[in-house]
Amino acid sequence: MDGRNQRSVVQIAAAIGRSRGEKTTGVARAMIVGIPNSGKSSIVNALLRRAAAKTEARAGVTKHLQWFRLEGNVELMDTPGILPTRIPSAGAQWKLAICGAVPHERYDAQEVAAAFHRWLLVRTPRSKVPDLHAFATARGFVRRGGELDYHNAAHSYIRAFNEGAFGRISLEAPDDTEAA
Ligand SMILES: Nc1nc2c(ncn2[C@@H]2O[C@H](COP(=O)(O)OP(=O)(O)O)[C@@H](O)[C@H]2O)c(=O)[nH]1
Ligand SMILES: [Mg+2]
Repeated sequence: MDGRNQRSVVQIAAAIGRSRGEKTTGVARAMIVGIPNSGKSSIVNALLRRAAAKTEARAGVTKHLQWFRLEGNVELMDTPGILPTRIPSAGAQWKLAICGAVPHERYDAQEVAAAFHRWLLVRTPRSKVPDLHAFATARGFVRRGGELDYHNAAHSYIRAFNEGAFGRISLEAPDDTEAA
Protein backbone atom coordinates (compact mmCIF):
# COMPACT_ATOMS: atom_id res chain seq x y z
CA MET A 1 0.00 0.00 0.00
CA ASP A 2 0.94 3.66 -0.20
CA GLY A 3 0.82 5.26 3.23
CA ARG A 4 0.18 8.64 1.65
CA ASN A 5 -3.04 7.42 0.09
CA GLN A 6 -6.17 7.28 2.28
CA ARG A 7 -7.84 4.68 0.10
CA SER A 8 -4.79 2.48 0.27
CA VAL A 9 -4.72 2.21 4.07
CA VAL A 10 -8.30 0.97 4.44
CA GLN A 11 -6.83 -2.55 4.61
CA ILE A 12 -5.32 -1.61 7.96
CA ALA A 13 -8.56 -0.18 9.29
CA ALA A 14 -10.27 -3.41 8.20
CA ALA A 15 -7.61 -5.54 9.92
CA ILE A 16 -8.03 -3.61 13.18
CA GLY A 17 -11.77 -4.12 12.89
CA ARG A 18 -11.34 -7.86 12.30
CA SER A 19 -9.02 -8.23 15.26
CA ARG A 20 -11.81 -6.89 17.47
CA GLY A 21 -13.98 -9.81 16.40
CA GLU A 22 -17.43 -9.72 17.91
CA LYS A 23 -16.49 -7.26 20.64
CA THR A 24 -18.46 -4.07 20.24
CA THR A 25 -17.91 -2.47 23.64
CA GLY A 26 -14.81 -0.89 25.06
CA VAL A 27 -11.89 0.74 23.31
CA ALA A 28 -9.46 -1.23 21.15
CA ARG A 29 -5.90 -0.01 21.20
CA ALA A 30 -3.39 -0.42 18.42
CA MET A 31 0.10 0.93 17.91
CA ILE A 32 2.21 1.48 14.84
CA VAL A 33 5.85 0.44 15.13
CA GLY A 34 8.77 0.53 12.71
CA ILE A 35 12.15 1.96 11.82
CA PRO A 36 12.42 5.77 11.41
CA ASN A 37 11.15 7.33 8.17
CA SER A 38 9.28 4.21 7.08
CA GLY A 39 5.91 5.97 6.76
CA LYS A 40 4.35 5.32 10.18
CA SER A 41 2.93 8.82 10.72
CA SER A 42 1.67 8.95 7.14
CA ILE A 43 -0.38 5.81 7.78
CA VAL A 44 -1.77 7.32 10.98
CA ASN A 45 -2.76 10.45 9.07
CA ALA A 46 -4.35 8.48 6.26
CA LEU A 47 -6.36 6.47 8.78
CA LEU A 48 -7.45 9.69 10.49
CA ARG A 49 -8.09 11.32 7.10
CA ARG A 50 -6.25 14.43 8.27
CA ALA A 51 -2.72 15.63 8.93
CA ALA A 52 -2.65 15.13 12.70
CA ALA A 53 0.68 13.35 13.04
CA LYS A 54 3.73 15.25 11.80
CA THR A 55 5.47 13.63 8.85
CA GLU A 56 8.74 14.58 7.20
CA ALA A 57 11.30 12.95 4.96
CA ARG A 58 13.87 12.46 7.70
CA ALA A 59 14.42 10.41 10.81
CA GLY A 60 13.32 11.52 14.27
CA VAL A 61 10.31 13.74 13.52
CA THR A 62 7.92 11.89 15.84
CA LYS A 63 9.48 12.39 19.27
CA HIS A 64 6.65 11.44 21.63
CA LEU A 65 4.10 8.69 21.86
CA GLN A 66 0.83 10.06 20.54
CA TRP A 67 -2.65 8.57 20.80
CA PHE A 68 -5.25 9.23 18.12
CA ARG A 69 -8.92 8.34 18.18
CA LEU A 70 -10.22 6.47 15.12
CA GLU A 71 -13.77 5.58 14.18
CA GLY A 72 -15.24 2.46 15.77
CA ASN A 73 -13.78 3.05 19.26
CA VAL A 74 -10.20 2.45 18.24
CA GLU A 75 -7.27 4.29 19.74
CA LEU A 76 -4.13 4.27 17.66
CA MET A 77 -0.66 5.19 18.91
CA ASP A 78 1.97 6.70 16.65
CA THR A 79 5.50 6.08 17.95
CA PRO A 80 8.99 7.39 17.26
CA GLY A 81 10.97 5.03 15.04
CA ILE A 82 13.08 2.35 16.66
CA LEU A 83 16.51 1.10 15.67
CA PRO A 84 19.03 -1.07 17.51
CA THR A 85 21.61 1.16 19.25
CA ARG A 86 24.37 -0.59 17.34
CA ILE A 87 24.05 -1.77 13.75
CA PRO A 88 26.87 -4.29 13.33
CA SER A 89 26.57 -5.11 9.61
CA ALA A 90 28.15 -2.55 7.26
CA GLY A 91 25.55 -3.50 4.63
CA ALA A 92 22.70 -2.76 7.02
CA GLN A 93 24.31 0.55 7.97
CA TRP A 94 24.34 2.06 4.50
CA LYS A 95 20.94 0.62 3.61
CA LEU A 96 19.31 2.17 6.68
CA ALA A 97 21.15 5.44 6.01
CA ILE A 98 20.07 5.71 2.39
CA CYS A 99 16.47 5.00 3.45
CA GLY A 100 16.58 8.00 5.78
CA ALA A 101 16.24 5.84 8.89
CA VAL A 102 19.42 7.20 10.50
CA PRO A 103 19.92 10.90 11.38
CA HIS A 104 22.41 12.30 8.86
CA GLU A 105 24.96 13.34 11.48
CA ARG A 106 25.49 9.64 12.17
CA TYR A 107 26.82 8.61 8.75
CA ASP A 108 29.14 9.77 5.98
CA ALA A 109 26.89 10.55 3.03
CA GLN A 110 29.68 10.10 0.46
CA GLU A 111 30.46 6.62 1.79
CA VAL A 112 26.76 5.71 1.79
CA ALA A 113 26.31 6.89 -1.81
CA ALA A 114 29.42 4.97 -2.89
CA ALA A 115 28.39 1.77 -1.07
CA PHE A 116 24.94 1.94 -2.64
CA HIS A 117 26.30 2.37 -6.14
CA ARG A 118 28.84 -0.46 -5.75
CA TRP A 119 26.03 -2.72 -4.54
CA LEU A 120 23.81 -1.65 -7.44
CA LEU A 121 26.45 -2.43 -10.07
CA VAL A 122 27.00 -5.93 -8.68
CA ARG A 123 23.28 -6.55 -8.78
CA THR A 124 22.46 -4.69 -12.01
CA PRO A 125 25.68 -4.22 -14.03
CA ARG A 126 23.87 -2.26 -16.77
CA SER A 127 22.15 0.09 -14.34
CA LYS A 128 21.74 3.67 -15.57
CA VAL A 129 21.67 5.09 -12.04
CA PRO A 130 24.52 7.63 -11.81
CA ASP A 131 27.37 7.28 -9.35
CA LEU A 132 28.08 10.24 -7.09
CA HIS A 133 30.55 11.78 -9.54
CA ALA A 134 28.10 11.65 -12.46
CA PHE A 135 25.27 12.87 -10.24
CA ALA A 136 27.30 15.82 -8.89
CA THR A 137 28.33 16.77 -12.43
CA ALA A 138 24.83 16.46 -13.89
CA ARG A 139 23.22 18.47 -11.09
CA GLY A 140 25.88 21.16 -11.06
CA PHE A 141 27.35 20.59 -7.61
CA VAL A 142 30.44 22.69 -8.29
CA ARG A 143 32.46 24.81 -5.88
CA ARG A 144 34.16 28.06 -6.79
CA GLY A 145 37.24 27.07 -8.75
CA GLY A 146 35.38 24.31 -10.57
CA GLU A 147 35.89 21.46 -8.09
CA LEU A 148 32.93 19.17 -7.50
CA ASP A 149 31.10 19.61 -4.20
CA TYR A 150 30.82 15.96 -3.20
CA HIS A 151 29.63 16.73 0.31
CA ASN A 152 26.39 18.49 -0.69
CA ALA A 153 25.97 16.27 -3.74
CA ALA A 154 26.02 13.17 -1.52
CA HIS A 155 23.17 14.45 0.67
CA SER A 156 21.21 15.33 -2.44
CA TYR A 157 21.98 11.86 -3.87
CA ILE A 158 20.48 10.20 -0.79
CA ARG A 159 17.40 12.43 -1.00
CA ALA A 160 17.06 11.57 -4.69
CA PHE A 161 17.12 7.86 -3.85
CA ASN A 162 14.45 8.44 -1.18
CA GLU A 163 12.21 10.39 -3.52
CA GLY A 164 12.39 7.58 -6.06
CA ALA A 165 14.43 9.54 -8.61
CA PHE A 166 16.55 6.42 -9.25
CA GLY A 167 13.48 4.26 -9.73
CA ARG A 168 11.98 1.55 -7.57
CA ILE A 169 14.88 -0.28 -5.96
CA SER A 170 14.43 -2.91 -3.24
CA LEU A 171 17.52 -3.07 -1.06
CA GLU A 172 16.53 -6.32 0.62
CA ALA A 173 14.01 -9.11 0.34
CA PRO A 174 12.65 -10.73 3.52
CA ASP A 175 14.58 -13.96 2.83
CA ASP A 176 17.97 -12.30 2.13
CA THR A 177 20.54 -13.69 4.54
CA GLU A 178 21.86 -10.19 5.18
CA ALA A 179 18.41 -9.04 6.24
CA ALA A 180 18.49 -11.29 9.31
N1 LIG B 1 6.87 6.53 -1.76
C1 LIG B 1 6.28 6.53 -0.56
N2 LIG B 1 6.60 7.48 0.33
C2 LIG B 1 5.99 7.45 1.54
C3 LIG B 1 5.02 6.45 1.87
N3 LIG B 1 4.60 6.68 3.14
C4 LIG B 1 5.27 7.77 3.57
N4 LIG B 1 6.08 8.26 2.62
C5 LIG B 1 7.00 9.43 2.73
O1 LIG B 1 8.08 9.03 3.56
C6 LIG B 1 8.49 10.10 4.43
C7 LIG B 1 8.43 9.66 5.89
O2 LIG B 1 7.09 9.47 6.27
P1 LIG B 1 6.62 9.54 7.80
O3 LIG B 1 5.19 9.14 7.81
O4 LIG B 1 6.99 10.84 8.45
O5 LIG B 1 7.51 8.36 8.44
P2 LIG B 1 7.75 7.97 9.99
O6 LIG B 1 9.07 8.57 10.36
O7 LIG B 1 7.81 6.46 9.99
O8 LIG B 1 6.60 8.49 10.79
C8 LIG B 1 7.57 11.28 4.11
O9 LIG B 1 8.25 12.11 3.19
C9 LIG B 1 6.36 10.61 3.46
O10 LIG B 1 5.71 11.48 2.56
C10 LIG B 1 4.70 5.46 0.87
O11 LIG B 1 3.88 4.55 1.10
N5 LIG B 1 5.35 5.56 -0.32
MG1 LIG C 1 6.62 9.69 12.51
